[in-house]
Amino acid sequence: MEVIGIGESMVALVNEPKGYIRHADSFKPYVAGAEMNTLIGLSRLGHGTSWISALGEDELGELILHKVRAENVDTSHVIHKDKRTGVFFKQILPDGSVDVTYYREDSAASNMDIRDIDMDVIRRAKVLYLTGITLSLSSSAKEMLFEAVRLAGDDVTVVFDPNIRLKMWSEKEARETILEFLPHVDCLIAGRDEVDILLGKMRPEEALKSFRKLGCSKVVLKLGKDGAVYDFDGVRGSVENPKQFEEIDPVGAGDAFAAGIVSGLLNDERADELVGKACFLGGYITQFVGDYQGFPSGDRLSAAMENFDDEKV
Ligand code: KDG
Repeated sequence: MEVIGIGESMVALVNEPKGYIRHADSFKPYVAGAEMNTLIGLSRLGHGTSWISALGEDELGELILHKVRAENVDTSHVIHKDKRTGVFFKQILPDGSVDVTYYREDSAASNMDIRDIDMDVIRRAKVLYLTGITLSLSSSAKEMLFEAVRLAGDDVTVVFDPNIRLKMWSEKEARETILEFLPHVDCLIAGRDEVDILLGKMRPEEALKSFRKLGCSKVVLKLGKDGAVYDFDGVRGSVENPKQFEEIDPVGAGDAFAAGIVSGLLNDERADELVGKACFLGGYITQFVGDYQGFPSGDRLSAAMENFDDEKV
């Protein structure tokens, strides 16, 4: 398999009509999970992907499994535990602000541990895609992830998005854990707020240098509306965002960005090309409700990038 991702997915309940949940008439179930979203994006772009996770022995677990399988992501390493599948509620207000309420404590995936991953499967992959969410789930999940990167071997490129969720842990816990994790990371994708949490407020160029010193040979910093800057093995540059997309649901943009980076690494694309593709995908996906629903196929992405001015999106 080209890419392995490890992480929790949950059922996301989104209220209808949009607005405050207290006025909801109904809730629509979606499937969401940062690593899974990226794997689905990669699978739609034509890459071979496999997801390692744990689900409950319940209907919500089945719902997730059905959706992920339908996206051509290999689920043969997903296990079941005698625990519940995680759930969260997602409220999107008309100004675009999103609020999530998690019901994931002690979930099946939070109970994952070292025994739940097959290191041979990971060693055979080209890319191991991880996020900080898994580090924040529980001490056993954190230990499992450290073990995975320690044993992955030099031939596996570890790509990591800190994805710091402050509803999951404090800034201090996130900083301490992630800084200890970074020496095992080959390619780091971080947002501006994450730089502030991990390194303190500093200019993007200084942050690139600091992350390189911590051991990440490739670093991409997402600067929101200002695009992204990167340092890939000493090759530095910046990429502007494509023209504004009409944003409907911003959640999942970071996972789409990550899919662009991983896809570019697998295709041996130049740094400016792959970061450009990541910026485009990150914007493109926000036009759709749901974290991964709007991911394009490779052909559709190429066409959309070429004809963007004419695209009626
Ligand atoms: O990146 C999108 C994720 O935030 C969403 O899918 C849910 O994985 C999730 C989380 O833990 O918040």
